[in-house]
Amino acid sequence: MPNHRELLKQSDPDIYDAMLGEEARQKKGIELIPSENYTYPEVLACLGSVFTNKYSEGYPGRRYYGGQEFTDIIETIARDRAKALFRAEHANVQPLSGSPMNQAVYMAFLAPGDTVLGMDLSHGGHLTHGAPVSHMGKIYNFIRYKTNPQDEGRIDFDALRKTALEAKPKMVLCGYSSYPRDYDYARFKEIADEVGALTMADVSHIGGLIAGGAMRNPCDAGFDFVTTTTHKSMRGPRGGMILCRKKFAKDIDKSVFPGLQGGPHMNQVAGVAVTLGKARQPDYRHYCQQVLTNAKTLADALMKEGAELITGGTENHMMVIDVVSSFGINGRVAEETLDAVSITTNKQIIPDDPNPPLRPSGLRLGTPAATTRGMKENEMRRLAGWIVKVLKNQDDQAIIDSVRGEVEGMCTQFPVPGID
Ligand code: DSN
Repeated sequence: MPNHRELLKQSDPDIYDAMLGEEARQKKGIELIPSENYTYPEVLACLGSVFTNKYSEGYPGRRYYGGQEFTDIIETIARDRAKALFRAEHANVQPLSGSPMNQAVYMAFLAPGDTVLGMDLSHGGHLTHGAPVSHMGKIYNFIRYKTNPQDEGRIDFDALRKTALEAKPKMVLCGYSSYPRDYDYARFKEIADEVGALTMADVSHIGGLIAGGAMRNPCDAGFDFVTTTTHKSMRGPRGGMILCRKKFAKDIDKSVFPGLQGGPHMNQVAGVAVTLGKARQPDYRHYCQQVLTNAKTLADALMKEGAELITGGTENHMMVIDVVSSFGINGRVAEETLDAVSITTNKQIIPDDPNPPLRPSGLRLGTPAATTRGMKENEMRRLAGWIVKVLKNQDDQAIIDSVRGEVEGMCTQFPVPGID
């Protein structure tokens, strides 16, 4: 078996050195970006396998190229595992990532100009949920709903229902990238049914937590379409999946290929199959529970130390600190300050943020990656203490240096899967 890394080292040292640098960065610090994770070594093996050589347009049993006996095996396994885990009637595992996954659903069932009800970007929605800067926002008529600050940042369902009755959307969309609450799918479905709209849940952030039985499942609530990326809480390769009811299966498959994409990335499909196999194991269910416990512990400890969270807590894997009200700094300064102590986070707009996206008022944190490394409640409390200490003292180099030493010291005890 050739040593792939040794070959790379000899033939392209610039790329090899950058790879070593990234490995060292991932090891020495901690990843608290809620959409990131450390994938399984088995997934890394799939991604670096000869499945990347293969064109497989079409679906198992009906492809446009020969030589598909092994690609058919992996794609069939991935689809079957996805259906079983999510109790879905149909699964398409070919979307290259989150954005084409959502586009494929829209393009299958919406005409340009059709109305969709989706969450406002600053309240936790996603770019592909109709942000004006995205192509989706230009093609379809997205109408936005919001959260209610008087109700600890929960979705304002009374306002949502009123908007739905007025706008008569073709589709009601739920699913978010910065909403630290569980989702009330039954309430969405009730409102969508009242106005005759299709239902779609983009559960990219929490797809893994649903698969692991730790959060509610929109398939159980009878949603028409459920989309999820595979690399966040699910801990797999970068990719996307569409789950739907059987009556929509043909249109979804046609929309992904040949509608939107060409050949699927079969090395990625192999990794998705492996990831879904792992998600069936009891270990993964414990992991998902620990992600939630860690998030609650981190959120409670941050608040105890004086940080203001935009929803006053969390019901999932993430939280957003209002760093302007808590520490008098913007999200970019907070992110850079934490980078300097090897804690990786991301700046985040908060509901109706008066500040621009590159200098927003918030900072978003989450626990899937830290939990993968085996960190538990004690480490969450230590992280909260360090985060608040450096955000209160971002100009004090001695404090920055000492906290960086403590963070990196703790991280050495928690290896990153797949890195020696
Ligand atoms: N970029 C992802 C996130 O961080 O939430 C969503 O696409």
